[in-house]
Amino acid sequence: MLNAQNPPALLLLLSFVLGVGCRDRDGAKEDTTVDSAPKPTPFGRWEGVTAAGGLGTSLAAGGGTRYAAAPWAEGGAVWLLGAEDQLERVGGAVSGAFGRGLAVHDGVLAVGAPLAESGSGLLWRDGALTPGAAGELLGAMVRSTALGLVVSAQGGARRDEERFALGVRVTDAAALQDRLILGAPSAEHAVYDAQDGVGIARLSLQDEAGAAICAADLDLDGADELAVGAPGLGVVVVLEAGAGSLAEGRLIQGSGGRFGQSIGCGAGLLVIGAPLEGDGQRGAVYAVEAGSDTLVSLGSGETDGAELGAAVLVEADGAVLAGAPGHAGGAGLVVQLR
Ligand SMILES: [Ca+2]
Repeated sequence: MLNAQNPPALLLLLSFVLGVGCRDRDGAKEDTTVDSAPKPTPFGRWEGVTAAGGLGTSLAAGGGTRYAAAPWAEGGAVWLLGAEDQLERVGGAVSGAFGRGLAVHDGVLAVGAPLAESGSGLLWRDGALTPGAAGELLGAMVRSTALGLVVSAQGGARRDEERFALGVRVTDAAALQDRLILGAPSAEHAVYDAQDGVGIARLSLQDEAGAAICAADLDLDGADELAVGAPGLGVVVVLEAGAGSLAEGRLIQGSGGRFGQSIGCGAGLLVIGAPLEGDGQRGAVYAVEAGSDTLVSLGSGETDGAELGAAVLVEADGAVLAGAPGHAGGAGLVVQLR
């Protein structure tokens, strides 16, 4: 799927088509209201400069520096988001969807290139390369967590030299208390505990829960919950630590369009992307404040096919960035929405 001309759009569209008609949400509690106030003007805006590169496919920030990747053309590229909407390219000679996975961990930029070396993939950290094994597709997802830097690999994930072989595709990672949780949207369970392999039961076979996950104290009781995006159903489920099934969680309902494809936690916010929302698939981004049940719109894509919300990021100061990799025919766009 990563070899297609516009992989994110194709994957999203395919998943969307497969997910249509499945609205089985029995068991989970729905208690979210929607605030449809006018959308604010973006606080920052960075346009992609590479045709079909897909700027905004992935985002990362740390130490006051922000990065966005355009992995889909010319081997991929990672850009530092500068002042006055300027882009500054980082990294040396690269290939293989460089930037599909992106994180800042311990102040160091980490970049995955899953299609490098004929599908072995690689991880680039501050210029140092870690190659994947044959066919490993190392680096499609790269995530900084409180329990270490986690990188997806075929059938599981790596944390430094440690390998978690779950036999499933891993698309996200989060630290929930002292447990490392891996998201697995196409597996039997939605998420897995990396250490013991125990999974959390889905809402339905087509929910694609686990496409994106993050952990934060979203009800202000002092303990972190796990937020799980289920774009096949267009919902995000917020679960207490130790829950065995998504049906035990609190349901945040979007209005379709792959709501929950991307999520981000931080600064007392849960931010949710819905990259195919709207007739023209412009996409949209929403936020829920910790302690609140109100879903607030932060913005929508500027043009048809923009796919705003394909990636979202919350910074420590509460700034929210979102990627629209389909903007301008696939050159892509990153906007700061808050
Ligand atoms: Ca809590």
